[in-house]
Amino acid sequence: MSKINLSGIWKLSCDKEGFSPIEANVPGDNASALLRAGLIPDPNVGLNEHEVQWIGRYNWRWERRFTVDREFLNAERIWLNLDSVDTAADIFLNGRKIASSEDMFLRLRVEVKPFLQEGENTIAVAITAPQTYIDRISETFTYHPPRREGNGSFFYGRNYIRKIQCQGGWDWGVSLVLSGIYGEICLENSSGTRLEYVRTEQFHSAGRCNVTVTAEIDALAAGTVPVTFAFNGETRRVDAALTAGKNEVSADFEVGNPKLWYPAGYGEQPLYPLTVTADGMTLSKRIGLRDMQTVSEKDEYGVCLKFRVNGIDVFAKGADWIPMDSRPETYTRARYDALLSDAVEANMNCLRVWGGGLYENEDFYDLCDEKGILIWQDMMLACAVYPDSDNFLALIRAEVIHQVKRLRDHACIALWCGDNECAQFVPREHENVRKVVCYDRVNQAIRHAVFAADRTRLFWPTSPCNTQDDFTDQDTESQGDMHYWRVWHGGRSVDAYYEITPRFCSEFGYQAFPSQNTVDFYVGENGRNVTSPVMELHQKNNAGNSKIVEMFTRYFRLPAGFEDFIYLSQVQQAMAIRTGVEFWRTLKPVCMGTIYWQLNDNWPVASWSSLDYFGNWKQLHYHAKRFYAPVIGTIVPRENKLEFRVSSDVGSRVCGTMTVFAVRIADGCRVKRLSLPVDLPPYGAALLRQLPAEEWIADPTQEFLLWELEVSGDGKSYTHRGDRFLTEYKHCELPKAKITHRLSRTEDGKFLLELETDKPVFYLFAEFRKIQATFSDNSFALLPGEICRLTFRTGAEVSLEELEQALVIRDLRSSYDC
Ligand code: BMA
Repeated sequence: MSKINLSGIWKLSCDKEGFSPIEANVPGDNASALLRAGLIPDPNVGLNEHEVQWIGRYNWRWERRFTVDREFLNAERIWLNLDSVDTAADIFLNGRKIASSEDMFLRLRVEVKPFLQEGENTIAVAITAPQTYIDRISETFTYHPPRREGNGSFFYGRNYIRKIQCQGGWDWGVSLVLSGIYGEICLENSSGTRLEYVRTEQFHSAGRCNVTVTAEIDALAAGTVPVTFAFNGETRRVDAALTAGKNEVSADFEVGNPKLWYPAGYGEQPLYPLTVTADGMTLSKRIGLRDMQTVSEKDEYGVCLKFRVNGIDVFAKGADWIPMDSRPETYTRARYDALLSDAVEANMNCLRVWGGGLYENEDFYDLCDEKGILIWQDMMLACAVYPDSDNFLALIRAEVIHQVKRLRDHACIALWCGDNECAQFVPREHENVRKVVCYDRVNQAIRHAVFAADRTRLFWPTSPCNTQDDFTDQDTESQGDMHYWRVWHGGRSVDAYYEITPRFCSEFGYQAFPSQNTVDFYVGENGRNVTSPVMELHQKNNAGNSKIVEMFTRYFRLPAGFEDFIYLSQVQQAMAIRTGVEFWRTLKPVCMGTIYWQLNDNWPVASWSSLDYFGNWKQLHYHAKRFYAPVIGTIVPRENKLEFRVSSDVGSRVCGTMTVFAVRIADGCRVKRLSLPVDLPPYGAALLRQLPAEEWIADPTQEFLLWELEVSGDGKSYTHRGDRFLTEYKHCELPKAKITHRLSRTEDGKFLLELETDKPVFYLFAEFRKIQATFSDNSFALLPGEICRLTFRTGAEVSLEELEQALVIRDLRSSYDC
């Protein structure tokens, strides 16, 4: 077998009048090519989004030449492999149409031997404007579910095309309807067989794991072909008697004393290399051995939903993942790595790949395998009813089978989910039976496709839903997963999080602006005001900015200036999400997952993310690092009582103390102290004590609560510290503090920032103008007499002097009075 790689520089043309062809990268997208050629401005800056809307209106043609020699042509079979064409396209070899493609999530493999010639050849991929395709395919439907659109104007009916659904804009997303060719693009030949997929099945028993490896091989004709399987230091050769067409060839391995794979925080992530070779074609993977179950069953509280790995019920701590950029050409392993490392650094062990984006590439899942991040994998359908015509269903079926086959051996993948919130677009009352039927047909097609490719995992029909068979009333907290949006979208106050006991909260979020440096990147000199056109363009949720301001008026004194506004929005976001997570974590085993909306951004924007587009940590991400710590304490004020609660994800008994103080806001004096013994079983949670609130704090405008949790178990110690005000911050006279700092270098090449204060400060936050820095901790309360030492790393090389000049220290009081 040999390969001709067709990636590289292609010629890109467009039927827009006067457009002269440009060079484009393959893999790559047309927007990136246009940007490089200087034909569009950076859509991430200013009002430039308006300038890129034309791209989606035209047809694009990608072309290149390549040579093929006689030896390559002599092979029995030659096929063209295209991992992903975005989206509706006809593909030509030497001017003759060889295939068309309608689904960017479906790999295309076309036999092309008769179309090739010795010497020079041309390949062209002609991509139709999405709107043209949508209108065309729509004519083949007998039933037309309501067309859904993004924020942009040239993508009316996104649910009619198998393309990244958020490309036309989302309530956090830029509208950039682009096209492109992604993944691997090559010609391959062989003497007659093709190794299509490899799958593994694991059977765990005491001290042993039996692994069956199966190769899916496509053969041109019957015959015997040697297939080699190499795993765990052993090699098996099977002389497979193949029939023409699809074949499966298996080999069994037994791994004694397997080194098991665990989610982050629960153990190691050993990966066993596996290589399968057939007829010179090789597929390699790394396999994590683990007994993965997703449990959804009736119990005394309703119906649970939880991940059980190697017999341990894992509390899922994480966030929802969206595409990391609007331009797929920019998806590098390094960018995935940075975001996923930040997730793990914040003590996350789970991400939900949301259904409005894409099935990510191998690098993403590879890194999740390595880092121990459990993946809730949606199929790529979101917030719409999708067409149920035969041709459309066939596409979805093929897509799901391909993607599940491609990804199923990743240790990280915990569950397949049918879609994101599509059932919410079906009427609750059956006044529109056809729409219900339509949804059900699509959902059933996905279920059957998933099962055709993987029987080892639970299929969860949609997120959210109650059970595998119950789509009704998606806000049911006692069953399945829930998307709890009553605080942000519903405008409830933050303590509404205390009113529910979700079994698994797979979405709940609160918006904030991105980091000041990111805002400065897109806003320009004239836009430094929250209601400026550019700030409003970089806010995609209707009334999002009004919501942020309205919530300010409930909790805070209004910020003094533009930068205080940005800062305070992040305080508010962190406060909101921390309230929910800290409480829900202590409700386990009833609640077994908190996945907040959303981890990342696909352009610089105000959104629910905790990492902004450039990877800067918003205050929420620092809070996440603390509220997702292995052991946490919290104080929940409910019904005039204070509940002192703890939760542990440690696999051994942990014992110690949670010390609670009433602290005077004016000077930081600890005026009351309560010491609560903690003794938790492995993975335990408890309500330690409940006390009437007024017994503890007579005047909540004068004092706040501080807790310090210190426990140990299994030879390790764990600490967690937090604070809770029992009234809104705006009612309190926060003191004006003098904060002193010292910057230095640490021995291991990092930097150190030491901070002290003469009065209590809240949401103390350090950042650097124009310098990206990630701190060991940030956004917390600091009391007089304490020295806080923060280490940090910077994005680029900088000197101490530069850091000194660029340092900005903010806190709650100075946000309204500086
Ligand atoms: C959800 C998601 C997204 C959306 C988010 C914020 O429920 O599924 O569709 O971006 O809420 O509104």
